Amino acid sequence: MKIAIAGAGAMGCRFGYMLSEAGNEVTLIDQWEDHVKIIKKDGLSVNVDGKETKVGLPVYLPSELENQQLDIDLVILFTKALQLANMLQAIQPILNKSTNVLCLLNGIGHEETVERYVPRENIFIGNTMWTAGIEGPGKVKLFGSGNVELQNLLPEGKETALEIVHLLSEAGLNAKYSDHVLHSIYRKACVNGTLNGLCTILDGNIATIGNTSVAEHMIRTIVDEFADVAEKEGVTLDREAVISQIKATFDPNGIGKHYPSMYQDLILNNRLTEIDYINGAIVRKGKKYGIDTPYCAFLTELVHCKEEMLGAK
Ligand code: NAD
Ligand code: AOT
Repeated sequence: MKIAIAGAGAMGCRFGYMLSEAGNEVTLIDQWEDHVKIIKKDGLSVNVDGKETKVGLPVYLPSELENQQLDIDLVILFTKALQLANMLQAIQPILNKSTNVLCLLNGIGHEETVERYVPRENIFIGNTMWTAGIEGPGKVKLFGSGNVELQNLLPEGKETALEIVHLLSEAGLNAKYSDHVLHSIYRKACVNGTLNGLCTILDGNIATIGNTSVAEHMIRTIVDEFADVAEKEGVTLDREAVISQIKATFDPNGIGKHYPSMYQDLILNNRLTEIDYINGAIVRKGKKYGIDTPYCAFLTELVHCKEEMLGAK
């Protein structure tokens, strides 16, 4: 299948690399000029569980898409939430009536943005527990394992969704069809709503924060706020199961070594974060439904405070 990765940062490179290794024709699209230049010249350097490898992949800046005949079957969106609308605008030249678009960004409500640029019948939405990190231009570091859950936006898209699930699983990405993707999205949002903000503010990786004596209380309180809001949207979360899933990431020899993408954004790269699409979204929805969300509100403010202190852009 011809796949375009729209946003070839940490996660885009992980998915692009794995899908290409499985025999798909993968094209990367990214606006980071140094990154694109190095991949064009030397290929993408991938460190998988400590082993260095290199893969040659076609890569384009958005400005180069206008004259390409790429015939893309599937676009996988992997920008940060704040960048999603611009990316959807930038990839218009490679979309046609039958191009499917899969959105796996962290956070809640991205389908509303994607719908403004892509016909609803071509939209697939989900989330992923895979992780990745960029080490520098042209260089990505991968460890641990993960999964993907996804669903079609319209009922008639189910068959295509199952084909995408098969394609991702063939590439080792461990994908599953979700009958209730909003439930999957809320479950993953609880992982990010607890770990991303706390690791960013407290300056530690998942294991360091997760294994403190106060982590469990903070995590339970935040998960309760997410679950109370989710309930109003027809999603019943099994709170204990969600907390167990979060605790399973604390292993210092596994995913616990990961610094969440929010940490990578703000602390390592001085970039604005996705907090408004995660805890901030719960605060906004809480106000709408009359539910108090003090921990999400405080964490959102702390992250915005840190963004301002660091002059993040
Ligand atoms: P990233 O910042 O590493 O990558 C995003 C890439 O998109 C960047 O390289 C950027 O240059 C590019 N981009 C942005 N706007 C663009 C535009 N208009 N045109 C062209 N290129 C553009 O981000 P990431 O860490 O890969 O995260 C992507 C999404 O996946 C986020 O929603 C994140 O929360 C989620 N996620 C990340 C991880 C992780 O471990 N990094 C894990 C699970 C989910
Ligand atoms: C993560 N991390 O989603 C994924 O970094 O944004 C991120 C992210 C799966 C399990 C634990 C953390």
